[in-house]
Amino acid sequence: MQIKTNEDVLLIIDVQNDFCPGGALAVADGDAVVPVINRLSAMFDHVVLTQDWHPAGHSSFASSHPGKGPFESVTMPYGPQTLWPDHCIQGTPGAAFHPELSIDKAQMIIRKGFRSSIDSYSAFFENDKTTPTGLAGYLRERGLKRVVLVGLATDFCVHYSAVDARRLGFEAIVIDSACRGIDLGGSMAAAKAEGAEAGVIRLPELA
Ligand code: VGL
Ligand code: ZN
Repeated sequence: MQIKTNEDVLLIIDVQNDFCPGGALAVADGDAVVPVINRLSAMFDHVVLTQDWHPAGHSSFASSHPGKGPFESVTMPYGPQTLWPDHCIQGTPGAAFHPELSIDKAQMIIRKGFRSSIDSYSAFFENDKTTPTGLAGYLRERGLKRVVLVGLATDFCVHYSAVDARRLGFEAIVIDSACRGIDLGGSMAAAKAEGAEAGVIRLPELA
């Protein structure tokens, strides 16, 4: 794929300490994406970061649901919600970006999941699939048409962001070597199938 610097944006999803080895919701090999993403960042003119950013006691935490454990599911007013260990709590070291991630170039940081009563996997919409984060408007106003997605986790925040990008009329390309997944109950395979159905392109690397 040839990068079009005036139309492409690199969207770096949730490369935060809590999703890396040693973190509260560690993704296997999560930190391996950092050098790959740093190389990619240098090739783009437009770079946007997302940061999972939960208040303490967030409704996506299993600890907020007595009798429930991490990776179980509950039904919220907006639909099913997987429960997670407490993670990415606002202002804590776990919510900080990985220390080796190059972030200086990023033009915008989208924080998500900051409302107690609703989670937000996607960089575009909260989990009710209707409350926008504002990212689509930002990209459109800047004339950006193609979203190249990298980061954590492949089968959650990267996946939901890619499918929403397509739903909003952007091209969406996921770079597999710059992502790692959680793989909960077949979620990696499901993300692949649903992504393909939505027109998300997956490339092993950005050659
Ligand atoms: C994520 C689960 C909970 C992600 C965020 O970044 O994929 N997954 N919060
Ligand atoms: Zn989260």
